[in-house]
Amino acid sequence: MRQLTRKVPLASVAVLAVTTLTACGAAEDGGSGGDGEGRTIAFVQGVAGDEFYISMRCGVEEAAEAAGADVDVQGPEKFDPSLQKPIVDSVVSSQPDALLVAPTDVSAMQAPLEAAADAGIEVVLVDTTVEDPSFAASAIASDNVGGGEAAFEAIKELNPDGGKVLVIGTDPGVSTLDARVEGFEQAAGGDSDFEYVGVQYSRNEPARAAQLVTAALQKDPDIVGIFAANLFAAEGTGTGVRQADKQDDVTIVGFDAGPAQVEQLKEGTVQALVAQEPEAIGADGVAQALAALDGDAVEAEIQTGFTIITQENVDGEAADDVYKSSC
Ligand code: T6T
Repeated sequence: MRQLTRKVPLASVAVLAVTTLTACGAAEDGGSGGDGEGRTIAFVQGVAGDEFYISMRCGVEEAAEAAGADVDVQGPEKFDPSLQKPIVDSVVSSQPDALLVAPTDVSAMQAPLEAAADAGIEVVLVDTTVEDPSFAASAIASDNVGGGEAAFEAIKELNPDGGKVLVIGTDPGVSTLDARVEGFEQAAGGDSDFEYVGVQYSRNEPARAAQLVTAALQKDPDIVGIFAANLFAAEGTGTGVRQADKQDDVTIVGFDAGPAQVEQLKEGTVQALVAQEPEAIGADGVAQALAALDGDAVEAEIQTGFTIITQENVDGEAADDVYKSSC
């Protein structure tokens, strides 16, 4: 059985993350950067029904309402550029003043978003980005590389003797996931006690993530830790580890903190969650869009922080970091 005491040192990772990384965040008050009266803002999510983007929507709507701007929110049924592109195209033809968007692929969404900027729409990238974001007024995202590094540190604290570690991602070409994997890989690769067995792609489907995990545990039964790099990967990883009856042997650290991930944390399937600040990202996005529309100074890049949630702080100081299912 995993010992409770093995979890305690994670508090130090949490404190580190909160104190050093949230300092990078901006617009913590959720305020807007300009007078939005009569402005129209479109927000295109990476995928509908994902509590990360639902929480971002809450931040967007609250900031827009405070500024007097109108918001239209849409998202594809899957995190898939072939489904997101038609939504962006139709938003562009409706000519909003600004477009907040989380592109689902670094290359496939490049041209559609450039077309939006060419049509005179102020584009603000929220969460994810594209290969060349120079057309955008601003790009706002978590410290994803740092989050990947922190995930490795959390696994290491619970497995001080080292061992094999695996990453479950979604798809290559998603900027945020690629950055998290990079951060984890760098940290794991620099520690001779650990053997990084690679990243596997779940296509953002929990069932596929579960299958990948059970297969990986059959091949490498001595895996000690899995970094599940987003909300759906974490959900599936928890299921896969339970199906393999390995929940007492494998540490899971998941990115994101939706209600289902928090349940897995509380029941002990998952040991730590890296919670982003989606509402702040959304509020910052509105502030930057309105500033651009007013001709005020904008910040080309804003990096928001994250908090490590464990069983120790989930009902205390980290309770407000759990994502929302509705606004
Ligand atoms: O992790 C978030 C987001 O940051 C990422 O770009 C895609 O996945 C999520 O929406 C979680 O499902």
